Amino acid sequence: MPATLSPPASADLDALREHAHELRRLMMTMTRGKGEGYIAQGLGIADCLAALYFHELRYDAADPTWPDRDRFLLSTGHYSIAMYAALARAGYLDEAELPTYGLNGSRLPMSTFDVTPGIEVVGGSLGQCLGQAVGMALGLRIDRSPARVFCEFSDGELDEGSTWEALMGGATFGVDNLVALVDCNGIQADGPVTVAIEPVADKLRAFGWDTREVNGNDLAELTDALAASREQDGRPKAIVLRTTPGFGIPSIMARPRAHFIRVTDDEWAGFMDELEANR
Ligand SMILES: Cc1ncc(C[n+]2csc(CCOP(=O)(O)OP(=O)(O)O)c2C)c(N)n1
Repeated sequence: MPATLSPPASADLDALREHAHELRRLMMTMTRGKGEGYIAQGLGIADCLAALYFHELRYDAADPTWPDRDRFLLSTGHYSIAMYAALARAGYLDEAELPTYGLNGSRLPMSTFDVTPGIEVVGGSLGQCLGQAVGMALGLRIDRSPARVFCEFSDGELDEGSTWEALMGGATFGVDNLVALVDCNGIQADGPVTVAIEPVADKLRAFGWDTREVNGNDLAELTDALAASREQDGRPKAIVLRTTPGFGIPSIMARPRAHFIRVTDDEWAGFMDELEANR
């Protein structure tokens, strides 16, 4: 049986905040094993994953290929640390497996691959996922499936023409069973976003997407936008998430360069203290 047949009408924000905190705690546990990771992005997207996996998505963790499941596609494969935390808390993975993150032979590689239960697509080759999501949404609609497709991608992927081609495709096919979640965290590999991608929301609207913009670290705004995205009006949906890299751990939030972080044992203990102090 699926975990939920349809999202509840109103969100339990306190419960979702607790889930988001636990996702951050699990991510930090994984970081301790490997000593490094794409932690800042993971901490930033944790609220969105909590809102999805513990409120909006229909899935059955015991049956990861249940045909009517909603599909969540993570385009930024390097955000895998956040995905594994969510998949463990949702029941797809055993928490005991999480410390193998990034280790040789692990089912939890640093960039998502097709070896992990609950991972729908191989991520990491940036700019490829939204096109797959459009095709998937179209296929589900042709099959008259009630399932929806949710596709996360990043502000960095707005530098790529393939993303804009997929945006045009989504509008052309009118896939209103597709929700794009655009993680605008303001950073790319070498520092702040410098390509003129803004105004993102206006551009998505001009491309025919029913678009909302939210503070991606505010669960009330997130769940409201997700609820609005259920409307079936012939337009694909987009939610622009303004997220803060490192959210929940102020000394990571304060780093100007946070794309990839190495963590010593002492730093790790300090980060955990900060996380608990900010819950
Ligand atoms: C097609 C492609 N080009 C380059 C890379 C190398 N790469 C990995 S992460 C990254 C940063 C991209 O920035 P963004 O997607 O905004 O992610 P964030 O800064 O939030 O980690 C790059 C360029 C890649 N994975 N795929």
